[in-house]
Amino acid sequence: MTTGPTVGGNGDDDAFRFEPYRHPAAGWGAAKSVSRFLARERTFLDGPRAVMRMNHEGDGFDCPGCAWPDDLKGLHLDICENGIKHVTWEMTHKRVDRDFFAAHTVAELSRWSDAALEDRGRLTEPMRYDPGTDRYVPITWAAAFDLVGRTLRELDEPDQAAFYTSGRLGNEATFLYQLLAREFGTNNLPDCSNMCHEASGRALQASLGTAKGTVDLKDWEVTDALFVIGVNAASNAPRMLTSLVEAYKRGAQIVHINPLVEAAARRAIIPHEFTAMATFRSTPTSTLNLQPRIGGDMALLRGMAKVVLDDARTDRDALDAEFIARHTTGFEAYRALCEATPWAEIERQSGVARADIAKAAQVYRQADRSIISWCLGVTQHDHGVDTAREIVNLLLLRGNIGREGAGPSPVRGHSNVQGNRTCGIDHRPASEFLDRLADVCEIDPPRKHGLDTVGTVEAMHRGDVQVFVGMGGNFALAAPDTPYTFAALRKCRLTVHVSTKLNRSHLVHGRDALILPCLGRTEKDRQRSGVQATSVEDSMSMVHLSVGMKRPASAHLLSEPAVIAGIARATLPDSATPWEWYVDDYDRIRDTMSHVLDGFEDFNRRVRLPLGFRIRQPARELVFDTPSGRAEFSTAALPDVVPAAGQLVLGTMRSHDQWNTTIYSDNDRYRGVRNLRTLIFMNAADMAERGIDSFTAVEITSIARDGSTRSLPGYTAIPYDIPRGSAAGYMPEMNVLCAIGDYSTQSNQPLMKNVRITVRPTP
Ligand SMILES: Nc1nc2c(c(=O)[nH]1)N[C@H]1C(S)=C(S)[C@@H](COP(=O)(O)OP(=O)(O)OC[C@H]3O[C@@H](n4cnc5c(=O)[nH]c(N)nc54)[C@H](O)[C@@H]3O)O[C@H]1N2
Ligand SMILES: Nc1nc2c(c(=O)[nH]1)N[C@H]1C(S)=C(S)[C@@H](COP(=O)(O)OP(=O)(O)OC[C@H]3O[C@@H](n4cnc5c(=O)[nH]c(N)nc54)[C@H](O)[C@@H]3O)O[C@H]1N2
Ligand SMILES: [Mo]
Repeated sequence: MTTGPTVGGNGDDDAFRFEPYRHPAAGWGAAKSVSRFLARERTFLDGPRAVMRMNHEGDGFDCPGCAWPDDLKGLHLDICENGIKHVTWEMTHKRVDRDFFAAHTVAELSRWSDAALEDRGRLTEPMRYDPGTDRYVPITWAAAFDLVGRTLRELDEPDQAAFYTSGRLGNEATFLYQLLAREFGTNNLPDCSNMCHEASGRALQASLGTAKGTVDLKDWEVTDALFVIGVNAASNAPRMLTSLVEAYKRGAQIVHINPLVEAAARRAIIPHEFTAMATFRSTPTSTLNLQPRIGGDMALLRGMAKVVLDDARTDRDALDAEFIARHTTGFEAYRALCEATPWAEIERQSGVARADIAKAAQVYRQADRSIISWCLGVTQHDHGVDTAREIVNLLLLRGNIGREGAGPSPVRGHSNVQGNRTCGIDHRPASEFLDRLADVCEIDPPRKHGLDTVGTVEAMHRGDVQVFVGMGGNFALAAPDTPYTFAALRKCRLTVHVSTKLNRSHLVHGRDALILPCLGRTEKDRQRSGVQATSVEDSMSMVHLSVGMKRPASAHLLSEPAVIAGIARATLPDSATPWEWYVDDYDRIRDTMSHVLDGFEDFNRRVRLPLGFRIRQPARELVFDTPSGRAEFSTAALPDVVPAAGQLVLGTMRSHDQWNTTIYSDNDRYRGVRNLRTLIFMNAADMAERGIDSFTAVEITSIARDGSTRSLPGYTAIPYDIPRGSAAGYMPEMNVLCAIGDYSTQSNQPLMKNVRITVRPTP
């Protein structure tokens, strides 16, 4: 590995290079990257054809990428580089078949890189681990279901099983999956949301009585000021660039709050704007960038509120007094708290000067309507719930909720992660939901709360959970504390993964293990009554149908609902639930869902409307389902986020060329990196202080709350525009540094953006 930057043109395409990216986001760079990717996956013809059907009103399939909503106008193809990569990744012509498994032992595959594993293509038939030969060998679906059913029935109690969901799963499969878990007798339903937006859900529920954002794309189109906090939009929600460009063009203010100045905070060219592409005409996507220290957002937001409250002494328009009086509670206590918080503390904790905070505050103050959006930069902290509530506090001050162009707008991750929660994946289900489920489905669901992601890892480690079922995802790598999580999975009696591609979780398995291959979202799902559609919910509560049109990657694949029904029948032989009947026609699942789920009345008809439907949301209509019946201000103390002397705070994040644990390449185009992932972005002064030269090898050591340490050797230090005391690098590799016990006491979310570390030159 080269450790110095080789600046362009030496002909060696694999060498590490670092050159600041100076081009607009999206545009030609994205187009070039897409064509290289299509060539690699050999989907030059199918890829573009599929993309034409993606996010298409009526008969297309939903982009399996992020949860950003489709363009409501439905007029132009709203596509993005990463969505295309994502679809192409699923449609690859490469296959992992029985010959492949016969040729490689698990021990050998375990030495492959994660990228190499997934790059082998789509899984083709069910496989069972054979300890005698250390290989996966073919098994029939019937025998596989029987093995799962038998093992589950042999458990002493249902809580010895856990059913994980990755946010790709469609709503109908989701509903069947939670029904299976609850009919079996457990609420152990950990999901990827436990690692991403758990904090947002809890905060919004407490403040507004809804666990979701309240705005939609139409609001984005008319708002006066957009605040984008802790999101790398150009990579992780690229279609947001369209909204940012349009907002800028109509004169809206756009404030980015992020320790890094990401590509979306500079300029962009929108892919469907062909003239702009042809003439290289880009549009700015930011009017103000603030760079807080990692974890400093809450102090910054409180500073903004303090300015607004200060202004209110002399200017009646600074606050929406009528809104506050009529719709909120706790305002006086919040005002007192802001007044009592000294500027010195706000500046120190946020790492941003008072004058700069005041600039953002004035943008907010001057705007008639504001939207605040956020993602993992806010949530993956100890105080993630408090920070998301502080966002709501700020919005409430000027009545920025329940009217057009205003409100909170969390940017969700996986394409259906929000739908999963709506449709029952929740380890802490509400009793009203369970009551209705019991009524409609005639089951007796357990009332005891179940385990979330961290809880599941710990319980497996203790031996309390013995069967792990993963419905999609790559739990072994996504969860914190990699060696600990590996050990936990290896203690299981049985691990089951329903997957589309080979990944690390298949190799880190229980005593018995199954890989069950399923259809992807792009593929035609044919059941007894014909071709089926599934529904998904985007970040803005829009539910619409998705219909795959590709021939399945293998004739042996089953749909996710069919896999769940197969497991259910084998596990609950006497179940009165008509599992097979549901799978024959997904309309029947939707009918049942319409009786159980709030806002899903008349589901089958409404989901077939051209753009689907928006789930009714009381907070949008100023009806707050909170204990007080009002929107509730919160008054949390500012956390101390300043690292101890000698330490840094590390935020783990995604590169441009990856999808969570799926690594497309070792490049991170917008951050100027080629061919390296084992890197750490640091402030140059922090490097100098530690005697670290640019692009040289370092060892990173994390210090957990319990004092234990974990290390990653052989990393490369990259000088970067990041505040002092903060550092950044890539997940999932850096999960090695995240201690299992270091999760938020507010949300149970692992502190993936808040790892205390020391860095030193490799001796
Ligand atoms: N192409 C692609 N798209 C994706 C994904 C993917 O892996 N690839 N993943 C999907 C999923 S599941 C999710 S949840 C989302 C994740 O989307 P993001 O939240 O954008 O994910 P991260 O890459 O973790 O980046 C977080 C951002 O937070 C910033 N940050 C770090 N710490 C702080 C902080 O303390 N404060 C602030 N204000 N900012 C901070 C980082 O600089 C970075 O810009 O994206 C979804 N979309
Ligand atoms: N350190 C650190 N760790 C993190 C994060 C972080 O920011 N920092 N982010 C966290 C977040 S936000 C998330 S969401 C998790 C992600 O956690 P997961 O959702 O568990 O992981 P993914 O990488 O998205 O899962 C990829 C796998 O999903 C399978 N798959 C793909 N499509 C389908 C499908 O249609 N059906 C089925 N059944 N399987 C499919 C493939 O086999 C693929 O290998 O990671 C978390 N981990
Ligand atoms: Mo996520």
